[in-house]
Amino acid sequence: MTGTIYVLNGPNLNLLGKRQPEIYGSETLADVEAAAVSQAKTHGLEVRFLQSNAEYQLIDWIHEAREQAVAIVINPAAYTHTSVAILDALNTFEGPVIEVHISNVHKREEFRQHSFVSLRADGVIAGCGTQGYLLAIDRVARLIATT
Ligand code: CA2
Repeated sequence: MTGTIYVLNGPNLNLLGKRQPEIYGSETLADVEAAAVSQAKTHGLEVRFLQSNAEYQLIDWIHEAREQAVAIVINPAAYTHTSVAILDALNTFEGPVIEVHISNVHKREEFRQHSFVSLRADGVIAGCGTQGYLLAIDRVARLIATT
């Protein structure tokens, strides 16, 4: 298998491992990136791992992924619950999209129960900690191999 998975991270995830470890764990985003790169490598795939606090930047990366990526793994963070613009961008992408949440959003506040991104996602992983990113990469590899 060959190809690049875009792994996109939304606002505040740059603080992973530095604040609220009781919710999001103690691994940093750099730790997650290293694990994602190594997991993708086991499938012969590459990862472009990106984080932004800006909605437009995430949308621009999704547009870039249309030309460059075989799949998107996305933790849109708070934009999950607010962004029709990110949903619209993902709807222009033709490959698999897997939505990841580190925490179990379904055990949390009511406003986290709705996801615009889930209207496009082929799979959703929540509450598995940062392992969710690795599970998403395994799922992408399976989907690519069977299509
Ligand atoms: O559980 C997730 O991965 C979330 O996407 C994280 C978002 C939250 O708004 C979603 O409802 C669920 C928040 C990301 C904030 O990340 C931080 C990480 C460490 C410390 C502070 C914030």
